[in-house]
Amino acid sequence: MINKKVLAIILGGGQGTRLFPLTEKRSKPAVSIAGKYRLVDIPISNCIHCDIKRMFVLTQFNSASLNRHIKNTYRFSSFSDAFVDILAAEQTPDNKTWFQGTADAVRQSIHHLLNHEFEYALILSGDQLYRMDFDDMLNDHINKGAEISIATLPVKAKEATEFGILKTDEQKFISSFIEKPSADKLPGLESEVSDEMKNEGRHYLASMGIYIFNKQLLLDLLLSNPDAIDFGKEIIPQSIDKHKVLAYQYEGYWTDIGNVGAFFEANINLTDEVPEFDLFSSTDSVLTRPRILPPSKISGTSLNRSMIAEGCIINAKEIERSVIGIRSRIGKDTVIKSTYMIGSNSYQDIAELTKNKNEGIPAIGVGDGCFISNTIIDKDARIGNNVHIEGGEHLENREEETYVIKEGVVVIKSRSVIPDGFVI
Ligand code: ADQ
Ligand code: ADP
Repeated sequence: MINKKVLAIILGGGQGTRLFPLTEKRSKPAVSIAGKYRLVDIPISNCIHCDIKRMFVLTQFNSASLNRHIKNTYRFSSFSDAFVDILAAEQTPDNKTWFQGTADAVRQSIHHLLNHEFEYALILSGDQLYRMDFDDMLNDHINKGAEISIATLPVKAKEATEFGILKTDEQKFISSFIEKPSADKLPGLESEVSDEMKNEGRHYLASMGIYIFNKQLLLDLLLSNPDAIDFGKEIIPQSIDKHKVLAYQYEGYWTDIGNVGAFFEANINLTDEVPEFDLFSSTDSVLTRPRILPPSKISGTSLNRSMIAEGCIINAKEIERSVIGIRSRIGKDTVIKSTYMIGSNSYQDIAELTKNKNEGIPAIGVGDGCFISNTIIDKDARIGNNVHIEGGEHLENREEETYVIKEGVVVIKSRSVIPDGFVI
C-alpha cells in the first residue's frame, strides 16, 4: 500500500545536446533504444513493476513523438488512479524561463504535483539503463526514518569525477557529498564497499541521481531556496548537515546513456551472449507500445550476435553485433557491423519504391552493396547503394548536414538521404 503514497517524477532532460542529433526533432525521453523501445520506457517500467503508477515526465519541450508514445502506450484502467503525464516547461505570467536545471524543473511543476495526494516523491533520471526495485529503497527509507534517500553505486576513480560522490556513517546516513569532485579531491573520499566491488576497484560511492524525498521537505527545500537550480549541485549538498539523508546501496547493472558514446555502447552491448542488461525477462520486461507488425523476413544473411526487431525485410550478406530496429529494410550484398539501426515509422509500398527509383532517390533503409560499421542510423534515413560508412576512433568529431561524428560513432540523421557511393 505504501507505493500508493508515492509520486514518481522522471527528469526527461534539458536541451538534449549530449545526445544530438538523436534529439534534434524529438525530446530525449522519446529516443529509441534496443530497436523498439523509447528511453522513457525504462524508468516507467521500473515504476510499474513495483506498483508505482502515478508518474510525471518533466521535459524541456513536449515533442509530438513523446506525446504520441506516452498516449498510445500507457493506458491504464479508467477505474484506477494511474497515469503518466508529460509536463513541459511552460511560460506563465510568473515564470518566463525554461527549466534551468533538475531542481528548477521540479519547482516549476509543483502546482501540477500538488493536484495529487502523495507522501513521497521518487525522482528519477530519464537517461539511464537499469532495473531496480524501488520497493526495497522505499522500505529502507521509511524503516530508517530518512527524510531524503539517494540510490548509490560503487564506481572507479576514473569515473568518480562525473558523479556526486558521498560518504556515509555506519547507519548509512550520508555524512558528506561532493558533486563531481576533481581528481585531486578524490583521496579520502573512498568508502567501505563489498569485496566484489573492491576487487573491481570500485571504491567510491556515487549518487545515481535517483532520490526519494518526503513531500513536505521537498516543497520546503525548493520553495525556500529559489536560487537552487540542481539537486546535485545545490539541494543535496545543502541538505546533508541539516536533514537525515540516507544512502541506498545498489550493486546491479546501471549505466548513464545520456551521451552518444554511452548510448551506442549500451545498445550494442545488448547483443552480448549474456548481456548485463537482460531484455529477456518474463517478470521485469521493459514495457512499450505494442505494435501490430509482421515477423521479420530474412534472406541469404549470415547473422551473428545481433538483435532484429519485428517487421524487417533483410537481404543483407552479413549482420554482426548489431541491433536492427522495427521495419528496417536492408538490401543485398550489404555488410553491417557494430551498428544500431533505429528502424522506420512506415513501409514504402511497391509504387512508392518504384517512384523513388525513377527519381534517383534511395529508398528508406539501407541499399545494396553497402558496408556500415560503428554507426547509428536514425529513423527513416535513406542510404543508397554501395555506400561505405566506417565509424571508429580514427574519425574526428564533426557535424555535417546529414550526419554527425561523435566519439568515433557516426550518427546518420533521421530522414537524411545518403546518395549512392557515398563514403565516410
Ligand atoms: P548529471 O547526470 O550530470 O548528474 P543532470 O544533468 O542534472 O545531472 O541530469 C540529471 C537528469 O535530469 C537527467 O536525466 C537529465 O536529462 C535530466 N535533466 C537535466 N536538466 C533538466 C531540465 N532542465 N529539465 C528536465 N530534466 C532535466 C546527476 C547528479 C549526480 C549523479 C548523476 C548520476 O547531479 O550527483 O551522480 O546524476 O547520473
Ligand atoms: P520519431 O519516431 O522519429 O521519434 P514519431 O514517433 O513522432 O517520431 O514519428 C514520426 C512520424 O511518423 C510522424 O511525423 C508521423 O508522420 C508518423 N507517425 C508515427 N506514429 C504515428 C501515429 N500514431 N499517427 C500518425 N502519424 C504517426
